[in-house]
Amino acid sequence: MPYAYDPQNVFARILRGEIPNKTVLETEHTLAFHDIAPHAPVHVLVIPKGPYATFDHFAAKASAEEILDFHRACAKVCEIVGVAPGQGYRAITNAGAHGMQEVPHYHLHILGGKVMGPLIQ
Ligand code: IU
Repeated sequence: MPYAYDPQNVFARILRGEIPNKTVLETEHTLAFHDIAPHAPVHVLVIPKGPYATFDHFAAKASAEEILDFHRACAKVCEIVGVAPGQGYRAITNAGAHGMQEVPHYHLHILGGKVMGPLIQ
């Protein structure tokens, strides 16, 4: 069962233009912008424009066109910020309470610019 989508979440407000963002890439179905509190020299968030709360919600409910657009945008972002081809990066998503998701709009974190360290500590 997908999480309920809250249209007042901060990323929905960014998508509506109510809050500014530092855009890296915008496509028909996807927006990528710099994280406001970066955890690495490169920290970009990639979000679908549709109302999907989590990765599983997006993967189950989005159209094939949206899913393709999102992933192609992720690859383009990696190229734009210089992590692929390059030294590499980490792409992660948090979902729900156990994932410690803060913003309930699906987003992929693209982190790079340094060795990231072990994922599970
Ligand atoms: P999380 O996966 O939901 O925990 O990540 C939320 C991210 O959104 C986190 O890295 C924040 O720094 C980031 N963020 C942002 O970029 N702009 C905002 O206005 C807010 C959070 I609120």
